[in-house]
Amino acid sequence: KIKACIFDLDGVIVDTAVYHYKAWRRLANQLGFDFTEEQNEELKGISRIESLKIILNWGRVTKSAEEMEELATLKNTWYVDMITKMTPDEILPGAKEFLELVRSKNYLTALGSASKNSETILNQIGLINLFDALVDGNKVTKSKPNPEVFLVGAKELNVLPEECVVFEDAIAGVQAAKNGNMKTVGIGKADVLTEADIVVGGLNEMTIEKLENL
Ligand code: B16
Ligand code: MG
Repeated sequence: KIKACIFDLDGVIVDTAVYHYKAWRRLANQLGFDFTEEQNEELKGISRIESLKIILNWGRVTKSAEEMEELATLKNTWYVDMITKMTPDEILPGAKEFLELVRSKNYLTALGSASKNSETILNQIGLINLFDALVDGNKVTKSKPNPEVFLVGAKELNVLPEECVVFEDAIAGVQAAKNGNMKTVGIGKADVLTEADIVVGGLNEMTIEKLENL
């Protein structure tokens, strides 16, 4: 029996991918190359430092570990400048309503995000109080598809992995949930998120019935 819902942040609750793209692109341009929005898709759900490694590889640029730390920090300052201007208008359709609905039916809720900026974002969009537990890149070290972020979420909620449903937009995130023995609802396209138990276009298409039938 499902007892808890664990939500990814970027791509499920809010679209921060556009801000990540702007900031990473500014960094790439400064280093003398560019990359496309299509390439940016591959960075979804991937941690900050892993994303940087992928981007540097696209530009055939090599940097030391120390230089990479500096570049990642620089990107993050630009990113934080943008997300601190976010407003509740940016909540994806149905996200707030679905969070309120599951809570009213006594399901527990947690955030399971790779981002180290998740609290800033949830405060900006005014949803922080709708989560019983917050697990993000500050609490875990292993990047999705490793299930750590979701397993810590289950633990904080005091439920078993098999009692959790994970809502994810990234392939690596769906795999992480599966690797953790959790049910998954893919947010996006069924031909992309093939390993998810069900796929919906957004939380606005999600119902309690679909949740209970998983
Ligand atoms: P930060 P999610 C992920 O969020 C993003 O999809 C990914 O593009 C980003 O690199 C990662 O967070 C780390 O974010 O730089 O803020 O720590 O989808 O796991 O909520
Ligand atoms: Mg995501």
